[in-house]
Amino acid sequence: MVNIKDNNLEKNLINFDENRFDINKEEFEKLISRNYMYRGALREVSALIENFDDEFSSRHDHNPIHHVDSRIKTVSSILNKAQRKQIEMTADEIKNNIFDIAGIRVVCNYVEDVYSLCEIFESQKNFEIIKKKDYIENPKPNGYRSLHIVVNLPILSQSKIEMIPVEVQLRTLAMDMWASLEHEMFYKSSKNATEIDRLKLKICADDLAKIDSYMQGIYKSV
Ligand code: 0O2
Repeated sequence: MVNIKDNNLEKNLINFDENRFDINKEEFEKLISRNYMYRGALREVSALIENFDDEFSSRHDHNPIHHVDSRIKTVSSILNKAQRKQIEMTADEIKNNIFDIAGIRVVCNYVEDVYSLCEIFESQKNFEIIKKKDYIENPKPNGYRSLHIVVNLPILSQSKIEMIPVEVQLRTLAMDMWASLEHEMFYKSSKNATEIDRLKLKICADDLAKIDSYMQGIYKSV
């Protein structure tokens, strides 16, 4: 169920042009050497999600999770984000300020499943939630909806335990459909949306939110 994209920091070094970024070799290597910790953190969070799905479906009559995707951000994308946010180009500052180097997207069937899963995360004692953004309760102006949390997990490195953040995006199938298409069309593209395009996308997002709510209602009534 959990698709971990075969994407890791070392592999991303192929074709990577170090000179494009203002980071020294030592810090760059330190950043790359954390790769296995990010992968370890992704595995731990994925296991928790699978257990929750199993446990929930044994208590209720449906699986709350439709599918899960996870990925490690590419080196270029990490360094671009660090530059954009004016983060000091050291491995530690990058780890302490960029929380989505390891990211998991959990696509749920219903909005209530999103919040149940979030509660499970909040009740865990073995890691802490260091950030929460509820774009379902407060959608972005373009219509983007999702619940984002960042969990900070202790991961064992050679000699010590390091806290590694993982961003978990929780959303419904409908929210995922909108975000995937919008991401491809505009979010990370150089194309500019016209005012009309923006309005149409916002209408689609709001209509999908209504559909989510109707579907949840139908599910409950049966
Ligand atoms: P990618 O390519 O998906 O990895 P901040 O709180 O500002 O420090 P951040 O992480 O910039 O941190 O902001 P936020 O709002 O938590 O958004 C993080 C991720 O949410 C983005 O990652 C996207 O995956 C997704 N996202 C946020 N806004 C939108 C949107 O308007 N449209 C779509 N399609 N996705 C969105 P990245 O790294 O920006 O991109």
